Amino acid sequence: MFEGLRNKLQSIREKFGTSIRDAAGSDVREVEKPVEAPSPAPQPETVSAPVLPEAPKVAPAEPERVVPAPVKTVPVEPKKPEGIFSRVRSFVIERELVISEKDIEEPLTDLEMVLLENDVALEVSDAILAYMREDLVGKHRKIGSSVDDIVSTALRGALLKVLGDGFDLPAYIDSHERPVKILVTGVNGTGKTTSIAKMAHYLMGQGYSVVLGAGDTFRAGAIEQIEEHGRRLDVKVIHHQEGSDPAAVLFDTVDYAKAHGIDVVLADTAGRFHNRKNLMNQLDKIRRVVKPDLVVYVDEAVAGNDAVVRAKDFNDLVGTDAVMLTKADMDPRGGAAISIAQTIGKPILFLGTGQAYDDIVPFRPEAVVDELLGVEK
Ligand SMILES: Nc1nc2c(ncn2[C@@H]2O[C@H](COP(=O)(O)OP(=O)(O)O)[C@@H](O)[C@H]2O)c(=O)[nH]1
Ligand SMILES: [Mg+2]
Repeated sequence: MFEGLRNKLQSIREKFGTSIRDAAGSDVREVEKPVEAPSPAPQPETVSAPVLPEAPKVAPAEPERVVPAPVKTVPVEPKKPEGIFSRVRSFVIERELVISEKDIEEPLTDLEMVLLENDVALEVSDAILAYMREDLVGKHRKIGSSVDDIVSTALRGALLKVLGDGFDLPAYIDSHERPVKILVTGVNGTGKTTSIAKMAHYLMGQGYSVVLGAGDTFRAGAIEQIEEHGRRLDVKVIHHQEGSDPAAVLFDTVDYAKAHGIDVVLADTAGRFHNRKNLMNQLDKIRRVVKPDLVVYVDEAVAGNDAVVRAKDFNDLVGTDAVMLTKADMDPRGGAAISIAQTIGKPILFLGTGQAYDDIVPFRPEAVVDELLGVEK
């Protein structure tokens, strides 16, 4: 998932690192960090950088340029227990540093290009850049700070801010009257029905009972498709016949849930194009009749910016409470996943990550950022 963007972000981080090292001039020291330290081996970078007695206090008026430090030849690198554990190079600041806007102008521009090329919406890319600036520029960096950490902390923070909080569905269900009614909407073929089946599977795994409403009465074969999911998952599906009124089917579904003490109603709908007036009217009617607790807009991550634009239109026209982004497994760019929450101001609920029932991941911003930054779990 998002491997194209992840690789690009890796090289952008290196560019930021190079720029910050250039800004620090000779006040940066390369160290090798052991990746895995099996024994209590001495770690070179914790040989606490002796406070330079000769370091002049930098005048606060002009903090960002530091007088080149007298080269300090601390005999570092007392290593290496040959081949026992691998080491990564890292750069550590040896004198207090303040990064200026100019120092990171270039990598910021490169970051903007990468974000836009990977379908991140312009306003979201702008926000990420603003957060990066805010975090990086003008702050005093302590002696011993790692350049990598400075960069990845800034990028992580910026991404987390635009990704929002996610949405904890079990907590939502627990705090609402049952049945909780979830209406699933969106464009045809994006994965609504599959996502309903996955959500049912996920929710049953969490101990909730579920009923499905076959509200797509429009597309040929739609009722059979959801019934088949119901059979496989051993979940009740309420349906009428093709061409019938979806509001009536979903009304019956809610009725069934009430009569049987079911926790969650998952209501399917037909995915006709969002700007068609009759779809809007139909959704309005469904809303009036069913009074859904949550309207979940489904779209596919692979649609990139189109998905963001559609989600926004949909939210403006009929309202949305949360988003499920499908086909994240086929999306190397990640632009929609990064942009949607900030653009429409609604959280992402789940990512769909394949065609199997298990391929559903509650959207946890931290985990998505780990994925984007290539953090091993
Ligand atoms: N790779 C992948 N395929 C998916 C995912 N979600 C749905 N699909 C596929 O997308 C196609 C359309 O799904 P469907 O649920 O019928 O879409 P609907 O028309 O919106 O109800 C099917 O072939 C699904 O298997 C996903 O997360 N990843
Ligand atoms: Mg469908």
